[in-house]
Parts: sequence; C-alpha cells; structure tokens
Amino acid sequence: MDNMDINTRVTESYDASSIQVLEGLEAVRKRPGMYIGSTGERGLHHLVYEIVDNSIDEALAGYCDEIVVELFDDDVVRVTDNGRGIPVGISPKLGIPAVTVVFTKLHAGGKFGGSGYKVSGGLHGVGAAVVNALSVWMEVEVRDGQNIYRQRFERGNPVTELEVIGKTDKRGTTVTYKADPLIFTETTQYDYDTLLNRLREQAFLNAGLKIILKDTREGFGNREDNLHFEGGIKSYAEFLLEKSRKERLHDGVIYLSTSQDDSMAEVALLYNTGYDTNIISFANNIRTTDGGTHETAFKNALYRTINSYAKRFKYLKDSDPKLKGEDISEGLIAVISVKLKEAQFEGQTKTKLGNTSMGTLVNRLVSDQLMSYLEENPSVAKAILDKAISAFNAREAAQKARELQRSKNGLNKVRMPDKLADCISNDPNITELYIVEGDSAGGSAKNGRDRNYQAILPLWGKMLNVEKARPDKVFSNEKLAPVIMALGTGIGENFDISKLRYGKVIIMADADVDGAHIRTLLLTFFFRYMPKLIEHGHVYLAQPPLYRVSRGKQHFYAFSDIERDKYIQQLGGNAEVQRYKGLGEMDAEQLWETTMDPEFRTILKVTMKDAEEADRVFTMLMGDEVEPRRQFIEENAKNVSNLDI
Ligand code: TTJ
Repeated sequence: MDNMDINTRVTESYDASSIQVLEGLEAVRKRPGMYIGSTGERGLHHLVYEIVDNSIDEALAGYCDEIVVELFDDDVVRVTDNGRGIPVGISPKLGIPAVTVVFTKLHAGGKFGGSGYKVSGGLHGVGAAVVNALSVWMEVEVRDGQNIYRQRFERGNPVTELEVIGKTDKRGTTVTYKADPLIFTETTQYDYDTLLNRLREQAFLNAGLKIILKDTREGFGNREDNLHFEGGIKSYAEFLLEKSRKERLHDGVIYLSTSQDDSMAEVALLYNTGYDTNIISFANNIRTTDGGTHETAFKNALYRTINSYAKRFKYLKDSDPKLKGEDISEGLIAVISVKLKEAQFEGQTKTKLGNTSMGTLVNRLVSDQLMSYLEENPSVAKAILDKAISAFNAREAAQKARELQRSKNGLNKVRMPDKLADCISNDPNITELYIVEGDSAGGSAKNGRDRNYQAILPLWGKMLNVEKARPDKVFSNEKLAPVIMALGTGIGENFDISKLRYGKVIIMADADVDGAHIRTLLLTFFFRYMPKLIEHGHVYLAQPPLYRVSRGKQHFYAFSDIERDKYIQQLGGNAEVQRYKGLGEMDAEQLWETTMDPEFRTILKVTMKDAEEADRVFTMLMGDEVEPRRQFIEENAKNVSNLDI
C-alpha cells in the first residue's frame, strides 16, 4: 500500500486517567474570538471543524473509518463517528466521567498529553469544550459496545448527569449542538459548500476515511456528499486538475511517500497543459498557506532533480543554462502533506511550518524517489521536460523582445522592423496594421493600401513547419520580434495597451494549410503573451475572396462556392471564373477592393474563445501525436474556416 493509511498509528493505552485538566470555561464566552478566531461566519463554521477534528483523530488512531456530518433545521449540527467512543469512566483526579471533562474543561483530551501527533485541528485546535461553551445546547452520546450514554449541556454547563439511555452493540460518538446566536450575532446559518470544501480536503488528506455530509434542512435541497478517496492526495491532485479545467500533460499522478520515526511525508504531482502553478501543502492536515520547510524543500528538490534529469538524458546540453524554477512549475499541480509530532506553526497567521526536520525529510523524499520515477516513466519525463524547456525558451524570447523594445535609436524613437511599411497617421483610433503572409502578397498590399492609416507588415510564410518545429523553438525565433516591435505594447507582464500603435491588427493569410498555420501561431502568440489585445477587440482576420467571376466589363468577387455559382448564374453562361489560390495572385487593386477597403471588406473580430481554440490547436500541432496533425492539415487544405471564426 503506497499511502500511509489511516490505520497505521498505534496508540498507547488510554483511559480516563490520561485526560489532563487545564482550565475552566467562563473565559470562552467572554472572549470567543480568542478561541475561534471570529464570531462571524468563519467562526461559526469553525465549530463544526473543531468537533469533526476529534473524529478524524480517532480515525488517524485507526479506530474509526466513517464520520457523518448532518445539518438540521434551526441551525442544529450533528457529528457521528464509529470510533471507540469517548471514555465514560470516572476521572480519578476530578471524580466525574472523562467525557464530561472533555466537554467542560478547556484543553482536555489525550491529544495534548504529548503522545501521537496533534494531527487534525483547525486554526486554533481548542476542542469540544469551546464549542460547548458557545452553544445554546449540546448533547453527547457515547456507544461503547454495550451501553448508550448521554449527557446534555446548556451554554457549556451540564444540565443532566451522564446517563445510560439504552443498550447497543455498536461503538462511536455522536455530538449534536446548536450554536449560540448571542455569540454568533452575524449568522448561525451554515453554508453547505463551505463545509463541503473543508470536509473534502480532510477526506483527501486521510486516504480511505469516509466522510458523509448531509443537509436535511427544509428548503436546502436535501444535498448529500459521500467523501471517500482511497487515492488520498493522489485523488486530490486529480481533483485539482479537474478544477483547473486544463488537460493533463501526462498519464497518472506522480506519488512519493516516506516515513521516519514518528513522521511521514507524501507528495503528489501532476502537470496540466496550462501555465498556472498550484502547490498546496499541509502539516498535520492543517493547510500551510504560507508554506514553510516542507514546501521549500519540495520546490528545491524538484528544481534540482528536473535539472539533473534534463542534463543526464540530454534534454539540455552541458553548456546550456539551467531551467528556472518558474519554467519547471508552469502547469504544476502539487499536494504536499507531512505529519509530525509537535509541529511548529509560525508567522502572523500560524500557517507556515517551521520544523527543520520536515525540510530534511521532504528533500530526501523528492531527491531519492522522483529521479527513479522519471527513469522508470520516460514518457512522463519527456512531457514534463518538453514543457519546461518550452517555458524556458518562451521566457528567453520574451526577454529578447523586451530588449528589442528598449533599444531605441536616436531621438528617443522606438526602432521599427525593417520590413514594416508604416502608415502616416499615428492615431490608433484610425490606424490599422495588416500582418500579411508572404512577401508577394506583402507587395500587393503595400501598393494597394491607403497609406494614410494602413501599415503593412509582411511575415515569411512557413513560419511554422509543423513537421519539424519543436514547440520551444516557435516563440524563441526572431520571426515574431517584428510583430512585437510594430505593435509597441511589449508583451507578458510588461504589456501596456496604451502604447498600442494600431487600433486594428488584421491578420491576412491564405486559405490554405500555411495560412491556417500562421493564423494559429499568431492567435496563440497573442493569446499567451498579449491576451488584452484580444480582450479589447483589437485583433481581426481579413477575409480574402476565393473567386473572381467576370464577364466583359462586369465582375464580382465570391467568398464561397455558393456565391460563385450565384454570380455565374447572374452573368450568364460565358462567365469567366478565376480561383485565387493565394493572396499573391491578386494585384494591388484587387486586394484593396476585396479585402482592404473599409467600405467593402469584411473583417472578423477575434474573440478570446477563438484564441483559446487556436491555443489548443497549436498545442496539438506541437504535440507528439501524428494523427490529429495529419487531420488538421487535411482539413485545412480544404477550407479555411477551421478556426471556427
Ligand atoms: C480516545 O481513546 C480512548 C477511546 O476513545 C477515544 C476517543 O475519545 N475517541 C473519540 C472521540 N472518537 N470520537 C470522538 C469524538 C467525536 C466527536 C463527534 C466529538 C468529540 C468531542 C469527540
């Protein structure tokens, strides 16, 4: 079994005498915020976690595998587990039942006795007595395999003795309570989804544990969730992948785990095809939002391992610079969970793990086991390395572009690309940049344009030879630099829309495979590096005609076969049909008339959805699979509407 399961911990013998008593309850009602953080909605939900955490501890001890949380009308909550049941024997020190001590004395409970990890626990880990003190009423029921015991409290005070109310052959504990509206003045209504998220997280962190959440409140739709993940944090990584709405980059989840003495560490890694990083870490099932030793060690060891793998398996030459952390973390989803005795939580919010031993343990875990994993799973390794190298190259390309942007010539004037035929106006409200595929079409466009406000930037065709291009080379070559220079906005973080030199950026490419490639490449580039350009509606696709139908002095341009046939009918049997195989076949006047003259042309505004689709196609074209690529080429040889635009 590769997960540390919930049954691995062995506890010492435990009875009423091991419960320590520290303090009375009056203080809690006086200063509730001190104990539960706030008396707002967060504090209210915190009560549930405080109770559930006790059951989770019992599960971690290996005696409980099911916890039910129910919401009832009138803001009543019930938590039931199938653990051993809180001890009902008389505490020798206090002369009352141990269970009564648990609910009436602060900081009572075996988990503070020093044995075992204080594994679960909310932010404050204050326990059942605090919740009791802040409840209008609370009832506890213990089943010890023979008797059912019950005791009732009101605002923290016992109002009944601990009584036997029946017989049972079951074991477990049930706590039912109603939070006090005198304390929780904002609200006493629970939000199902808030509880669901937190309980789901706990179910992921405790593989195999079953947590059931039920809403029986009138008017709340009878919701119920069964949270049970045999895969533990592996399932968590899969869950985060689904939430990211991106495709997975590789099969399976990389899962590594180790334990030493009283500690354990496990990590689950999964890359998606996106660019965000999502690393979440936990110590003793408590989210460490500010990271700490375990998270830092994870990042460092991942960085070193990926780089050394890259060199060892020739993804990088010895002379190449190292991949940066940001290259390696692009698309990374990681869940880190450590469990230890006496965890030290540091920082203002106590959400940063301080124990240096966890740095050592996680470092060793990742350094030792990730390398072996990659060696045994070379296709996973390849997917990760290709992506990181692609990020590396994109980063370098962006850097170069920034430098190009900065290198100004003479009188503070930004240098423009040599091939750009600029327009006279510099008012982006009227200026247009035509990005034209190929030099010959570029020539026609230059001669046909209205140079007052139309600029032409020819790009070489076949920018992207999909048979050969490696994804990392695409954005690193110099071919996109002229586009970046001409637009003037900079890219990525430095993008500044106020510097945009042309209000309309119009891509003008042929209706063939190469044209489709260039469109896909440009849209993907804009999508990844200048998304605001698309969001603000500056990017367009030109629509050149497919046919010229003429007879005598009359002629029409047709943008589809149907239109062509219509014009043939209109002009009669002897009409001459010219098919344009490329923009280069049109002369300057024809190009102006059909595609560039604002009075007659049609240009299509590109939406983010179009660009996202281009990004997907691009990723597919750059991928390893031959079949979808072949299909793309075949389809685009036929028509140009492949981008759904
Ligand atoms: C401790 O070790 C001896 C046998 O009982 C163990 C124990 O206290 N288990 C336990 C406590 N299981 N469940 C709880 C518990 C459950 C709820 C819902 C609330 C509280 C305060 C404790």
